[in-house]
Amino acid sequence: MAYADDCDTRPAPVLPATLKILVAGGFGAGKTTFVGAVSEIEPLCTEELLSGLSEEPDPLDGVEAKTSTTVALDFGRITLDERHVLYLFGTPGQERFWFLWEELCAGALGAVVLADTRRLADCFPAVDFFERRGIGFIVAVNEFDGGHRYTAGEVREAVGLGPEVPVVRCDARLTSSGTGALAALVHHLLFTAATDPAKPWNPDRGEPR
Ligand SMILES: Nc1nc2c(ncn2[C@@H]2O[C@H](COP(=O)(O)OP(=O)(O)OP(=O)(O)O)[C@@H](O)[C@H]2O)c(=O)[nH]1
Ligand SMILES: [Mg+2]
Repeated sequence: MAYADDCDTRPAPVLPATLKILVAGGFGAGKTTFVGAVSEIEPLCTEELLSGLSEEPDPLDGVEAKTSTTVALDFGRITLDERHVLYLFGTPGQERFWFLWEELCAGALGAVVLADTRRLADCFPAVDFFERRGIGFIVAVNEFDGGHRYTAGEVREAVGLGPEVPVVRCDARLTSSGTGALAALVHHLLFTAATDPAKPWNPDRGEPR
């Protein structure tokens, strides 16, 4: 007797390849806002009121208006085409939740590190994190109202970025701006893959891409 599946001659559906990108940065840099602005689905957010946390929050200097914070992750999705879906993971910014970054970065293609112009140095732990793990990233400068307007060179110097790391401007509230930052990241990752002989998928090594 044939199983029902044996009679089904339709080709198996091709599941889309999933690509994972992280959105990281310091406390209050705009990560949740960024994921929400670019995601095609209602983003999954894990926000808690700062007043409800059992421990003292990270210093609020420069982000006094902040009332809630991400305690685990933000999750969003962008369908690129029939075969490719981008999953976005926003990291928590408060130092007490940094231990989650390790888990969140598993399998990530790359990262957008948001830099807050009011607290530029706060993006350094995220920059350091991705550098140490060899995960490609760009720095997207989220220009808050009233924040200083830095040149890309000033940001590069202040954060100690290598010349290969792209620095772009963005407004995390705007879909077009966030999408532009993601495009800059993908461009950077493709360029690195094509030029870095250490990358396993470098075409010069003749391995499958
Ligand atoms: N003016 C301005 N406000 C912004 C911008 N990006 C984010 N905000 C606001 O800044 C606040 C903090 O943004 P969040 O997206 O919660 O920041 P976050 O990095 O996720 O914060 P944590 O998860 O607590 O680290 C929110 O009230 C946003 O509306 C921006 O580009 N300009
Ligand atoms: Mg957040």
